[in-house]
Amino acid sequence: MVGVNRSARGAMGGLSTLAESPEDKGGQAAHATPRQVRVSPSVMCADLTHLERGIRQLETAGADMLHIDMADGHFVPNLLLGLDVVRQVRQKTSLPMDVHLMVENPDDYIDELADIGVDWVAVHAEVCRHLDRTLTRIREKGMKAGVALNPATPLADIEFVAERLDFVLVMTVNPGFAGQKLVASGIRKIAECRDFLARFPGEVTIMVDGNVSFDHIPDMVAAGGDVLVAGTSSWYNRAAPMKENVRKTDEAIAAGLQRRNDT
Ligand code: S6P
Ligand code: MG
Repeated sequence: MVGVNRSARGAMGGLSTLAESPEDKGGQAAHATPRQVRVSPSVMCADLTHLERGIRQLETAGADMLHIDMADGHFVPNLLLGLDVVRQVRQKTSLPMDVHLMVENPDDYIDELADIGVDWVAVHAEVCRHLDRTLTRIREKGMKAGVALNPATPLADIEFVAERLDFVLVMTVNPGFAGQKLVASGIRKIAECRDFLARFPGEVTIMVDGNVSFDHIPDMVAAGGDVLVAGTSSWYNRAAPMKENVRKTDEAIAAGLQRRNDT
């Protein structure tokens, strides 16, 4: 695991449902066999009034990592999980955590996220005036560096930082809210991102975020998705218990991998 710093500091107020002692951290129930395509459930879709219970549920269900959305109400018209929540979640699980910074000033949060022990950080290309510097900083702090791309943002925006990248977060909805519909170009963008990244040396992971549904997962995986953010369209689908949703997600991933391997 990259950059895990377990010396997380005490919470500055915040969630009473999450106690602070590190020994309360849950044991992670590993997925029976490691997934070739990892699943990162979106914590904003959990019941935030019972967050510790929600984290345990995700561990038991076999989450490979946890996706944490931070939003400042400016870059996207929504306010989402803040640093105190990230810190307290860190104190409660040993799962890798990826933070998706939907904020105007991502540089303001990098050092703090590293101190907390976050593993992966994605910043939006649309707000980074000095993207190369920002990605370098994330890596210097021991975390995996990612660039998130809005649906309308061209892949060319990451051409000259490709060597600095650990992952690309391809947004397949316009960021800010769960429960939206896939944008028309979503699958094509993943496939073009895979081809684009193949031009550069090194491995860059493609993470897919937005309407990752049972129906879309095979296409997303066949197109090149390596990590899927699971929200209301899959693991948190209200129509069935999480266990059943996880089973359907894994079946859909297998179908996508089959197609990927056939081509
Ligand atoms: C909001 C955020 C996402 C959502 C996720 C929800 O845009 O970045 O991570 O939490 O997309 O999934 P779903 O299946 O409800 O779209
Ligand atoms: Mg996200």
